[in-house]
Amino acid sequence: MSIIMHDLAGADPDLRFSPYCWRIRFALAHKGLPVETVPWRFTDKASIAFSGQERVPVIRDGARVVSDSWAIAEYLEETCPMPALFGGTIGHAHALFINAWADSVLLGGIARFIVRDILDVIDAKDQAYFRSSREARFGMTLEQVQAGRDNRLAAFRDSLLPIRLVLRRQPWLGGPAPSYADHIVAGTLMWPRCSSRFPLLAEDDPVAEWFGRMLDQYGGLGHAAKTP
Ligand SMILES: N[C@@H](CCC(=O)N[C@@H](CS)C(=O)NCC(=O)O)C(=O)O
Repeated sequence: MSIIMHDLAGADPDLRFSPYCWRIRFALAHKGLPVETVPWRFTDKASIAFSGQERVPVIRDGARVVSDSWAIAEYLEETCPMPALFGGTIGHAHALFINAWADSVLLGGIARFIVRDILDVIDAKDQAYFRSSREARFGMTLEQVQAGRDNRLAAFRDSLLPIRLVLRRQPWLGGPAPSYADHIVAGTLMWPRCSSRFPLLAEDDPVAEWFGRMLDQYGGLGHAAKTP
């Protein structure tokens, strides 16, 4: 029986752009586990009330319900150890750092380039909630958050240097093969790819080259994802 995953969707139910849900889509594909995704909108809080919280991803695996992408990755590793996502205790600890970096620095950095664009792809019923919750978070309008993005692009691209330094020495963040570290960063980059047309990565950036290889993985899962 397939795992069921509640997955953030846009007005177009096929447009899936959640960075956290993408981490899990990649992780499930890595394990070879089939998944059935259920499109979810920001204001569909009632439909995931069974999980005891209000955010996606949420997975249902038979009787088991797990929310939060990190907790889901741990659950998948525990219930289906091979092929590994973490590669043992130390790999697990290092992936936790990548997760924290992606959630704070990377996501926070990307948000300033695409948060207004997201408004154009989400369902009409989500728009007022998305605008008011994000404007409260940033303390300014979505338009102000995104303003001047072309002038800030070089600094954002520079901030990806740590990934570039690792990729100079090995093909994947996980070393010789992708691991959950790759899923975290690639999942996070699926967010701008699937919600905005803004060219966040330079085409000749080794990070873009690695991301392209990640899109090819798992039968081209990332490449197949709808973009705006
Ligand atoms: N720490 C959670 C964060 C999940 C999260 O914030 N998901 C977003 C979608 S990308 C969400 O459900 N947002 C609902 C809202 O903003 O009300 C995880 O890693 O899964």
